[in-house]
Order: sequence, then structure tokens, then C-alpha cells
Amino acid sequence: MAEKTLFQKICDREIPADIIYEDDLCLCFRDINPQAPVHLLIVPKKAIVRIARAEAEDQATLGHLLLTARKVAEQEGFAEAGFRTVINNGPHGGEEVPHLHLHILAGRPMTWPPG
Ligand code: D5M
Repeated sequence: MAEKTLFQKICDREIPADIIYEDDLCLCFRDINPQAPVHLLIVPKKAIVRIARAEAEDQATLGHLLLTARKVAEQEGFAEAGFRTVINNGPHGGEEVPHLHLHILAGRPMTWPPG
């Protein structure tokens, strides 16, 4: 079996994290290196590597990540002020952890284009 990813270890409580939401399909916790006053990661419990490796069978999980973004935005009180969602994919996308994750950035106005 392939070695567990860092985020699988967080899902399995083998590595600590500041978890703010969990359900059957995903976990949401605070990014250890925040790039905004609020920086959350939503991670599927299934270790999908990245969007470029997602399969048709992952459709419901992928949709669930976005609806979870809405849920945590309401839970944490920044839904109305606004927020940014980011998925880094592969070397040019700036991906560091090869386990799909949705970044949620909030708490300040964002700029465009990103770096
Ligand atoms: O983003 C990977 C993100 O994962 C990056 O913003 C840091 C974050 N990270 C790394 N290790 C941890 C732990 N242990 N807890 C919480 N957050 C973590 P990427 O899109 O792959 O560049």
C-alpha cells in the first residue's frame, strides 16, 4: 500500500491539526502557514492526488468540497464579507502536498492576479 500522505495522517489523527469541521467525506483545518487572517484547508478523506488525477467517480466528493467551503464560511462568519478558494495543481500550480486540498482564504481583500 502507498505511504499515507501528510493530510491522510491528519485525517487519521496521527498528526495534530486545528480542525474546525469534519464529516464523512472531508476534513477542514487551519493552514499551518497562513497567507491571510483566515486560511483553511478542506481535504477529502479519500486521497485524491490532485485535480489532474481526479476520476469521474470523484464527482460527488469534488462537489462536496465546494459546498463545504460554503458551510465553513457561514460557520466561521466570513461568507458575506467574501473569501477566495484556491486549488494548486502540480509544479506550475504551486502544489506542495500531493493530496487534493481546497484553500479558503479570508479576512482581508484579495488581489488579482495571484503570484
Ligand atoms: O498547499 C499545502 C499547504 O499545506 C500549505 O499552505 C501549508 C499547509 N500545510 C503543510 N503542512 C501542514 C500541517 N501539518 N498542518 C496544516 N497545514 C499544513 P499546496 O497547495 O500544496 O502548496
